[in-house]
Amino acid sequence: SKAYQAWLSYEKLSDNYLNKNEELLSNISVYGKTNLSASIKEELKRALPKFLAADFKLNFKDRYQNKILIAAETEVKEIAAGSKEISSILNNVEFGELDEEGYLIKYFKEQDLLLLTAASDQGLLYGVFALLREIQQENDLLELDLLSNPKNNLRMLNHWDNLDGSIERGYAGKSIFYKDNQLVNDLKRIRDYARMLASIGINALSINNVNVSYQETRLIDDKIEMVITIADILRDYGITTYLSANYASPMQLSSIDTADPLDEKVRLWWKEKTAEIYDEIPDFGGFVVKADSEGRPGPFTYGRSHADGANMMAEALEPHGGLLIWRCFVYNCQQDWRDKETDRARAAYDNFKDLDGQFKENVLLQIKNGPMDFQVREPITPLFGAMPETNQVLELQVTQEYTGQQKDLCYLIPQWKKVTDFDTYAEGENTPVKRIVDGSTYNQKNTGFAAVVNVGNDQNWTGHHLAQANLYGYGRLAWNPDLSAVKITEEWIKITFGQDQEVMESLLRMLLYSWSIYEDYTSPLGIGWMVNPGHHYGVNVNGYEYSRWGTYHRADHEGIGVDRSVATGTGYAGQYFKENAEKYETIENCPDELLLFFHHVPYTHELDSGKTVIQHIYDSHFRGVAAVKELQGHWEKLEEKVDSEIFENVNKRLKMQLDNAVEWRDQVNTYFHRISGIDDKFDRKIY
Ligand code: BDP
Repeated sequence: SKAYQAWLSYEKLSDNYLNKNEELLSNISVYGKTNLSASIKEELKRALPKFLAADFKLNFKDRYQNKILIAAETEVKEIAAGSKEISSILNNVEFGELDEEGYLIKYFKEQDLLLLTAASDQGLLYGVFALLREIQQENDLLELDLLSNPKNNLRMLNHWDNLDGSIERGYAGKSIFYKDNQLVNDLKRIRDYARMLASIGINALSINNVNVSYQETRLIDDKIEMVITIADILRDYGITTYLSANYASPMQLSSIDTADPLDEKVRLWWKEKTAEIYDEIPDFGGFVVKADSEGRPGPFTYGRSHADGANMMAEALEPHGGLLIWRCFVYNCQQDWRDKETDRARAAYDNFKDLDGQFKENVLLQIKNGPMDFQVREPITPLFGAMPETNQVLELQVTQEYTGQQKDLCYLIPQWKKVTDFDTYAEGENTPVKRIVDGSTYNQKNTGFAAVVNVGNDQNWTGHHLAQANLYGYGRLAWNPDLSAVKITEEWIKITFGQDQEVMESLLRMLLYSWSIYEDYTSPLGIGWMVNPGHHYGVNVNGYEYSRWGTYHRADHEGIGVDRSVATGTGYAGQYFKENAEKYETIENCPDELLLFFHHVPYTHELDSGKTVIQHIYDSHFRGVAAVKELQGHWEKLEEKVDSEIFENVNKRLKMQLDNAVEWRDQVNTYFHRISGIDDKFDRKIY
């Protein structure tokens, strides 16, 4: 179905476009003999007949004589030796500017030749998907002159799949990898997933939950066959397989009774175990580790540091070229809510900053975008840029855990752009997060992007069809964080829904405003949480207020917010470089959108917008619900224009979203109306 094909459904092109390009598109030579080349050919064979006409058969010529030439640099040069035509263009092909995974697509008018080339077959694969994307958007092929290198070396997704088939925070069905502690039968689906990922440039996948229980721990042991099978599929699409590893694996899988990172037995165990894995999977990527976090085992148990723990595992991976990705989501989840001094937001920085310089070259610290946990609005984690001698990876969440769980529409690219563009001031002005994690600021190569994903076996992969856009956009941003949100969004709409202008306009509005709409009807001004504990969907103002997780709003009858200033609060604001620290330190300088994250203020405090905090709460919640109705209006107009299965899927979810928004509005407004005793200026019904 179209829902399943996602953005690779390759619809028939318009007559106009076909007339112009049919000849070009019917004459393609593809060089290369690797598995990646086979994937390239397969994809072209899939796409071209759909673009052109059902009975079109693509015949590849293995000798160059065609209008489109797809070949890696070395092959292009070989062809040039026997072809005047090709040798005449060589001087105008910027081979020198291509990185290992980059590609070049360029049309040469005189020769009437479209060249797609790259330094490697992997680059060629990305180039082919880029070319198909150009065609799907009906862009002018004769104008093509596109050289693209990925900005980030690591472009990863983290699955939180369990072997029993469940997915932690899964809102799109069951695992596409596992069922009943075995591999699923439908391996084709894994292949189709790999195609989707390659089409957006993803090159690394960790395939099991970071909370590794016994079954998943066995993936590096007697269940390795499963990993081998998956890795074989992913490899054909240039994707490297990683595993989440249980820090205490030696205790689970052997008779060793410790996981002390400085214990020789433990070190040896990891070396041997890792060597075994590489015997089976020579291009295995490495491990992702969640240690000393939310009940997971880790080096703290033995009085050792995270550097000790990470280095011990990194040392085992090192001879094989593997990477050790260590998560910085480490905080005290047993804290006393009465204690106003402890602050969960401080945790990543406090736990890791001083370890700078102690990690091995193949250790990467994976850092969540915000200091708490993927809330609708959070400041950016101050650890970015604060460890110049340590490889840093940005962790985002494609899974909409706190942003509507793929029932509500919440398109996250605008949020992520704010994260990647955030100026850390680490090396003075203009040191944005994206230039830290692409390795350019501190000249590092083991850096990049990771995101948690919950793609599942729902027909459309993501539950809400429009949530596909988050996955798509993540990949595009990881490839090039300089792409604008609008550009990415337009691209996704066109290649998913075609050229219709009305579809474009409605969807652009829906997607681009959805994050602020979601924010409007949920928790205000950066305070976060207020969700139902455990599953995290829907409103519960005090759900996390008197519990051990460190997630508070501290509302009383006078005011709300957490004082994180240095002067009078937890000191979190002081973890930033000076410019940002000063901005967040005072109520006057702190931007409204984060005011309650950084400060405790009275309900009568006047915001930059001129409204009081309480009036802002009322207004934004009424506005949020109204905006969801507008979303419905936009979507209803498209009924005749989009695939009916997709239409129904989104339609149903917009209804759920409206119910959810109404509930949020009513509970939040009522709660703050009662507790503050202040009436709505406009006298609306608050309950
Ligand atoms: C939180 C999730 C929890 C994860 C944790 C993590 O609620 O399920 O285990 O993050 O990132 O957001 O490890």
